[in-house]
Amino acid sequence: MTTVQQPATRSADDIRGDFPILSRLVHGKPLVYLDSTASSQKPVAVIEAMSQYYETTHANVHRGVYEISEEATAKMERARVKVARFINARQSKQVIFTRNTTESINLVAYSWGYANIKAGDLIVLTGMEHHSNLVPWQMLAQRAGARLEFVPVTDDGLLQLDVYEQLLQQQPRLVAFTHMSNVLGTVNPAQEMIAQAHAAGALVLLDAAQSVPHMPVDVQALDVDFLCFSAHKMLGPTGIGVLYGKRDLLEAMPPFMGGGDMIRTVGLRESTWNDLPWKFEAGTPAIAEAIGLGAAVDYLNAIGMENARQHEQNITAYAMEQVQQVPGLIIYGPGAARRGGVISFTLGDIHPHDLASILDQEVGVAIRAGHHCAQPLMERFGLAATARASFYVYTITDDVDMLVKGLHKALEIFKL
Ligand code: C6P
Repeated sequence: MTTVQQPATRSADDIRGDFPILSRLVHGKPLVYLDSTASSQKPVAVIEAMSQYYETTHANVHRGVYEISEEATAKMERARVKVARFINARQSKQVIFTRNTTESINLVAYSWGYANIKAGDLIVLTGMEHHSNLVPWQMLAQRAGARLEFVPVTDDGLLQLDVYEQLLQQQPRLVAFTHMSNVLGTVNPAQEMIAQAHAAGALVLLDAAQSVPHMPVDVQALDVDFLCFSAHKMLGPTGIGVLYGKRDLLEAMPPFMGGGDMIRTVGLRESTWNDLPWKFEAGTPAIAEAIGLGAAVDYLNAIGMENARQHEQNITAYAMEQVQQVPGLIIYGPGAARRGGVISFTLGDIHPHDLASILDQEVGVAIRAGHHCAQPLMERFGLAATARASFYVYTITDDVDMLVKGLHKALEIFKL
């Protein structure tokens, strides 16, 4: 088992040593990875936990009565317990493994939504949602004849909370919003918004794809009804995500998908369902990925989520200060204190895709360019696309400096 050094003593410089990919070259230059919001890189501890599982333990889970199947089952269920503790869930059965945030949201929209949302019901969303927290509700609303309303976004990239309060007076059944915007970096005041929604009689689904990887998230303190996130954005593998739900809600919800593992008894014409969490986990699960997620949680715990948040705030403040000095550069969203480690920007009239290509080829910097799966938000700011740099526990100021160097290079190339 790989052990992880204790947190406070570990600098980002030191942490980088655990990420093999960060020592590779791109176009003959050291890789500078500034796209962790899209997907984070993986430490050796996660890679080894998964390969060790395949080398020594792989078998299907919840079925075999032989040793390695029992070991595989125990490892996977241990990972579930780790995830539950990480978000402070009361019980591990409240942690359902899905494929990703997108599937977690769809699970709630189909299972809870189709059972509970009726014609004329209101669902409140915001103008800064990722398509994953928008399209499933559009599909539900169209089918059920329900209404969607949106909390607008201010010019500073914050939610217009006075409008939120007005919308709550219309007694929505559900409020679904992002904890942290993947475009603007805005960290929304989730605890207050959830309390207000509950007071108005609504349930709340929190899209935590960008918060769980980057800050302490406590589902009991938040009192949130449903919480969704993806392993691949928090140092874990692709192919596994999490839906947390309050137990009474999950117990009352019908299954999302039918098949093996999610049943208790099956007859030719009807079946009965397994207990939580397996009622929602039809078919062979992503076993190695669950174990990898467990290792990622161990790794993040060793760093400490408060430390991770602090480091990202420091790097973001530094980056905002530095990139702002590049002539013609516009940053979208709030100041460093109200955001996570994400900076979306434009540079003069250089197309963000051109900018991303130049950064890649000239200085080895990987950033994302495009609409970031948030087209309505782009429209709100009158943009087709932005360039976006994002940070994590392994980001250092040298990375930011290389970004700034690349931005100057782009100005040179475009003669701006
Ligand atoms: N955002 C980005 O580059 P999945 O793809 O299911 O793991 O995560 C979807 C998702 C949901 N909500 C938010 C706030 C997100 O940021 C994402 C993923 C990536 O911004 C990929 S589009």
